Amino acid sequence: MSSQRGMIIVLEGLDRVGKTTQAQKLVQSLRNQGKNTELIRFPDRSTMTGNLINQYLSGQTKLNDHVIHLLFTANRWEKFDQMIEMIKAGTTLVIDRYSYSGVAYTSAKGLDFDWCCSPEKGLIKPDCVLFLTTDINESCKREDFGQEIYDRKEFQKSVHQAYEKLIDKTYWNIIDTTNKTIDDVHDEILKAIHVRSTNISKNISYLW
Ligand code: DGP
Repeated sequence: MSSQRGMIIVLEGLDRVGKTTQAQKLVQSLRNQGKNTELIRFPDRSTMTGNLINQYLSGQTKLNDHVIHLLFTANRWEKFDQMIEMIKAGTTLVIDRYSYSGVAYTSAKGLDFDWCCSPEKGLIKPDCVLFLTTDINESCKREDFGQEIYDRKEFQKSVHQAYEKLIDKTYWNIIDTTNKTIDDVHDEILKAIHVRSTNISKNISYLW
């Protein structure tokens, strides 16, 4: 067991904003700094709930909005025990989407905000959320946009508004990626994490 717990870093943002690229680069940089680091992506499409989520997102299966919300949440709960073990062992977790996606995407459909938050209660609270933003007109033009059911410009605008309700500056950093290179954004992320890492509590906290 490591004497210091691992840091929990979440990347959030609209579709095609560059989260996955940045999450992968971040993992590499932290590993290069000698930190034991693992990348986790939600939804994890490899599990049973993930398989259903994948069918829903690709339009093969229709599901009630409450049901799909709970499936996304269950997909996160499935990883809970493993995440606790990794953090306690000193492994830093870089997480590509988390509960904030859950609340933002479902409440953007018009479901009650507090109802959306409630099944997330008790999940691990990250030390830092990096909220990547960009000009929606640009992200909607990017490769692969339009392939899944949430890839609609008007819906993405509603999701952005819902994210704004979740911003908590005590642990969120807003990273505007507009007109910035991948490396510029990466540097900004590293700086933000460096600042946050000086202020990590010994104990794990939980949502909400
Ligand atoms: P990604 O694999 O990161 O491209 O995510 C797939 C899509 O699923 C994307 O449009 C965002 C959406 N999404 C991710 N997490 C959740 C969630 O917990 N709830 C809902 N409703 N949508 C989510």
